[in-house]
Amino acid sequence: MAGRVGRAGAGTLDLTEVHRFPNRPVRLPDSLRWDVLALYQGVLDGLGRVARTYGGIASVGIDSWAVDYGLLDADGQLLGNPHHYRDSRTEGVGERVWERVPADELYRITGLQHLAFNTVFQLASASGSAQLAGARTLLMIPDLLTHWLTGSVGAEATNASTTGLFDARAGDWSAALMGRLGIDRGLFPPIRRPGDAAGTLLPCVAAETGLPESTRVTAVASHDTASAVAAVPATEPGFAYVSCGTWSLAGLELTRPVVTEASRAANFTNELGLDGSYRFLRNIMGLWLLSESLRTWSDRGLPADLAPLTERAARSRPFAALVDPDDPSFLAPGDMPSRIAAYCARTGQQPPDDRAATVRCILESLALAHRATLRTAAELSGTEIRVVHLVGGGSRNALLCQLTADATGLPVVAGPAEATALGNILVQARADGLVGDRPEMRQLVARTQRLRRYEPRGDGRAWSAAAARIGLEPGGPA
Ligand code: LRH
Repeated sequence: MAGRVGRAGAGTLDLTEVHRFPNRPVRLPDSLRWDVLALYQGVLDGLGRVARTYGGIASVGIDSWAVDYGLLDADGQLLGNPHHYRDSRTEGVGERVWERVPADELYRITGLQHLAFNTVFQLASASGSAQLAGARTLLMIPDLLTHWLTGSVGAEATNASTTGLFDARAGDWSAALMGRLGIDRGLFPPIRRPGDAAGTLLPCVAAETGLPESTRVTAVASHDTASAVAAVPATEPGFAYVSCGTWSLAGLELTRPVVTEASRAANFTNELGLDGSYRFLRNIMGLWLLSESLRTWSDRGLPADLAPLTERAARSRPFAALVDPDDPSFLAPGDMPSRIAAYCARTGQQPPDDRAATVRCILESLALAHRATLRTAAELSGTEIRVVHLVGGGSRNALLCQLTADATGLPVVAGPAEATALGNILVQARADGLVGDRPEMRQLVARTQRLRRYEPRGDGRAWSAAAARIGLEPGGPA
């Protein structure tokens, strides 16, 4: 995790990292949890550094990953550490929810792709627990951190839209859905929109950090993906994006949700974006496959430096082994190379024979998933895609960017890697009148950030055949 200071407005947009801190999940005997107090301490330490370096700051905004939450009791105390969405507690819980609200109806209301870890399923798995019984307020992770900074309570809309309890068209919590699922509506605070004021620093926070109490806290697009999409440096219509980090979120920005049987069957989501836009996308397992592989190798004392491995991967045999990155076996933390090998064995492929071949397998498989997802997004929404913007940490991986261009047959504009932080800062700057509307925000990113363009190479037939091999495209070779 990182704390950054940004400056935005009048042709300027820059970021300086002031603090970086680890976000280490903790495995308890019964579950996988987030150490949210350590995260909050990281926020306080970051703000302390801001005070010492800059004296003050106009506004603070917090974003994080989606779907996870903390519960507060009647005294406002946190009830235990938030569960990690990769915890296995939601396995098989879908059926219980769908008995009360059938899956197709749930989709019609929320527009949300089925992911076993969506908040609605996490709450269903917690049903009957003493913790949930004692809860009076549910706060998504950025809302919880914002609450500790300000004392205020609210639910930022882009993140609320990932819960499976939010009415995508109405732009508010679905009380009807909660009623049918036996979930207490009273747990959910009023919705805040990106740009809304969330308060000022509590006196204790000001004392702890050295920032003035008058420092404002602004609700940003608090779902990290929403902030990243807000900072996609597209200057023309007809763009798709891949927000690529732990996850690859690939899709389109739309003015209306696409909630059809076909979009449900393709498992597409309609999460809320900035200014009432919709992020029509699919979650792809992303660079998690790579980071867990590197972690496994390094734990075993094997060289796990990404740069030399990627260099060798670029020279490895193409399409030697492929996986569907969204195979559920890849979700949990643990030995990823073995799971990739097991997937290959299960599907009649020769498993990658070394680390570079494993990296090649992961990057090609992700490029294939980007291709399949963007094609389906275009088809389902009747959109023509002319360019793909690849933002987030993955934009630093030149091989992945080139493979994505080759697989999609489209130019890929890579960067900025810090799209989420830029989107966060831009929303705060806009709330202060320092930048204009969404297109102007994007222009500013395009003008000020270093971007790299990758043209597609080769012909698409090999990719088409490869996609068919792992079931990402119908039929065999074109
Ligand atoms: C990416 C992300 C994604 C969610 C997942 C839980 O960081 O927020 O958009 O689906 O984490």
